[in-house]
Amino acid sequence: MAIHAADILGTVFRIERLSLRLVRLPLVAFFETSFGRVYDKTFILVTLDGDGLQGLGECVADVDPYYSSETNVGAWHVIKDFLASLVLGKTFDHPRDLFPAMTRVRGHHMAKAAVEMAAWDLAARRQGASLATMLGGTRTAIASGVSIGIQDSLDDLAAKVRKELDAGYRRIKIKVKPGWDVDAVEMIRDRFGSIPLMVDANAAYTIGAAAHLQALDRFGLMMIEQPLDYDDIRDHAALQRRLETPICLDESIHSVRAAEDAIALQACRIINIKPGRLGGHAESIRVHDLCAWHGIPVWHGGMLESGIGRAQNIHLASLRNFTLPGDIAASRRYFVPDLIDPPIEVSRDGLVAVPTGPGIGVHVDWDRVQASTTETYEVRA
Ligand code: OSB
Ligand code: MG
Repeated sequence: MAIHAADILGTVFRIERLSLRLVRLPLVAFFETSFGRVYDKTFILVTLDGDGLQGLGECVADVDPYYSSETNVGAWHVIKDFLASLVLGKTFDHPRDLFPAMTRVRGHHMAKAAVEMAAWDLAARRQGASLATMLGGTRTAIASGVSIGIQDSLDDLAAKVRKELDAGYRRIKIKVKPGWDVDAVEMIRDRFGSIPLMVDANAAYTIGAAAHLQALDRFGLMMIEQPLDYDDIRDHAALQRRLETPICLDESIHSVRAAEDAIALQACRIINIKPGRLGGHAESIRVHDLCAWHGIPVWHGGMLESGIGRAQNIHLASLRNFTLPGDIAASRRYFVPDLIDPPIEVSRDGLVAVPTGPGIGVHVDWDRVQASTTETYEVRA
């Protein structure tokens, strides 16, 4: 029998079983963006089993197709009826081979990412290595920032900013939309001075608002995230030419190619990486490396993940070009209790430790998972 390099490195793994759970968790506090207010989080938890080990992936699709076109119901269908058969019973040399194995299915990056990231966890466990090690991460801790949703009043917003600064977070991001933007930023600058501050519009403006957005330039923001439409790279380039504030793209960067286009057109100076949006860790690493090559800093975004998806994100954010604080905050900002025990904690100086155990390196409380699960599916090779 031929021996492959991957055998010697111990990265070969076989996927024998795939299971899906639809999990619903109440949020500690409502979260409001330019597309609405949410009180809970419903997501698909993917498990892959092989060689007596198990890997976990959290799908970042939502109940509604507002942040992206994907939804939980759609992702469930796509994983169950199309992706499962492309990975089940197969032996892979490396988890980077998962995304290419699923190319027959177009798009559906969040569905693919949940499967792919579970495979990375499984492969890392198979190697007895932490996921960060397997991904090529170099940091032992990552810098943490917070995303503060739209509030009912500027006083409520000020109270949230105070709380998060006191907790040690290294930068504050606030959600903005027309009618909740310049005044909110001005209030924060007045009350909190020159703290590291940025805004995220989740595509709430059009290029016609360019003159209005220029009013933000005087506040020295770190960046403005996704001001224009979710797939609009050209108008972002036009807007960037008119703004001093760096534009950071989130929704628009749905693939490696979109990142290449955005960089070529100078549509942004910073990129937010979310593995769910890009189709998993391997595609995220490609965007990370591309940005490093072009001198574009990246940071790790968040999608209100449970501790399981949050752990996945922490490992990816340990790569070298994640030089800006990300949206990876402590569990207690989102879910109490979280699905993992102990939860993710942030130190007084705004750092999150990268877990060192095998795979994602966190302990899942399966009783909590079970109690929060509303639907299940399982298929074997
Ligand atoms: O645009 O970054 C975003 C949450 C859900 C959907 C989109 C976004 C967000 C956040 C929250 O900003 C980030 C987090 O704390 O997980
Ligand atoms: Mg965003």
